[in-house]
Amino acid sequence: MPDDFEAMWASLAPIGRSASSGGYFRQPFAAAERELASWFEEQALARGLSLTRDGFGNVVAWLGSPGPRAVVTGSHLDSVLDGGAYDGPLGVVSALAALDLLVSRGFSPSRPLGVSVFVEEEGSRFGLACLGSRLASGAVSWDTARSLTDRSGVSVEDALAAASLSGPSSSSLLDGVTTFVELHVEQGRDLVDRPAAPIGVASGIWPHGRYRYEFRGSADHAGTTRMQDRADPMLTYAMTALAANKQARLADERATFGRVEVTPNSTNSVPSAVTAWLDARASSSSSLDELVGVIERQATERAARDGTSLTVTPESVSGAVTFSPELAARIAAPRGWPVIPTAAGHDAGILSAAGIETAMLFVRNPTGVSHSPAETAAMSDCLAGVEALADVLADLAGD
Ligand code: HGY
Ligand code: MN
Ligand code: MN
Ligand code: MN
Repeated sequence: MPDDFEAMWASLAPIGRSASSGGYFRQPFAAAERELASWFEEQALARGLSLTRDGFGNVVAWLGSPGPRAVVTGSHLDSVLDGGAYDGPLGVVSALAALDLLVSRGFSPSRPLGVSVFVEEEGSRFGLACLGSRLASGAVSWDTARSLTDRSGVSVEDALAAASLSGPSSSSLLDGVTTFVELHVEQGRDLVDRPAAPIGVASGIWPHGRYRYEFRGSADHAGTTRMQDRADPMLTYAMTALAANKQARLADERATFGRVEVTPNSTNSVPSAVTAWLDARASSSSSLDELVGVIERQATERAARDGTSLTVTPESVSGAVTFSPELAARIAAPRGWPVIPTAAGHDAGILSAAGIETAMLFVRNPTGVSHSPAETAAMSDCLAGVEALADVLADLAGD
């Protein structure tokens, strides 16, 4: 008898959990990620599912075998530093539990039906969000991806080799896949602020980008250097962060500097350099361009005033994603589920952009908080999500 939802959830919880904060951080292709991959494969094999893997660490577990017009559901198992337990894993555990439900009801699909796990969705290690699904769908070339490096300088190519993964091959896990459904914990309060709405359907994903800001100045002594004699990159960075916050607030968009590296990072030295990563999101590509343009312009003006220099490098930019309105309506309308946008990126967005008919289901998150251990969902809502996903899969894979 395969593990039920709660047993799977309990057995997944300790893998990759940081002792300090109780949050999760699983580095793709590193030990914790490989433990996660084996956890998923054990669960799949316990159900008699057949596994297909690519050379990047992505896996699909099939009820039967792959083939044309395949329907796949799944999400990711990696997490951000000190993230929550639900972002990613909820979609994977729910997919396995939904398949169990369908099998227990004697459902036999008329289309191939699989559960997928894509690696490095958060981009926590190599900086490119949805790396696994981008590689699987061809949204990023192997040539571009292979040389991305993590914070200790390890490249994707070397990390794959160290994990005995073979890298690119002539086929893709997504060959034959024509429909993809991702269940995900809601990252926001749209559902919780509605009466009795444990499940929602995504209409689309906001455009978003990541930009590396490198501020350079002159290292100097913290005591003997007068303020007016400094070329302090920390000052330019701080004023840029302030300007970004103001600009995003003004336009009700999003600008976040969540990661900053200071060189030499000494208490008693004026820094020589500050590198900061801007994560910007807006409701349309033109407003994203506008937001990012204003921030960069103000940063450049500030650098001129401070006698520092600035280099801005876009690291990943994703356009707006509109999920198939027909599919969203087919899923939401008969069930009375709300159809809502999200400013969070997902593998579903990458697959949709690759031409696969895609839908997302959201499960209510009472805190609305995500990318934090405070992210949560009631077990009753998680189980409602499994029922909802099973219902949708029966509809899609039964026709
Ligand atoms: O960053 C995001 O929006 C997603 O959680 N990867
Ligand atoms: Mn996330
Ligand atoms: Mn996610
Ligand atoms: Mn000294």
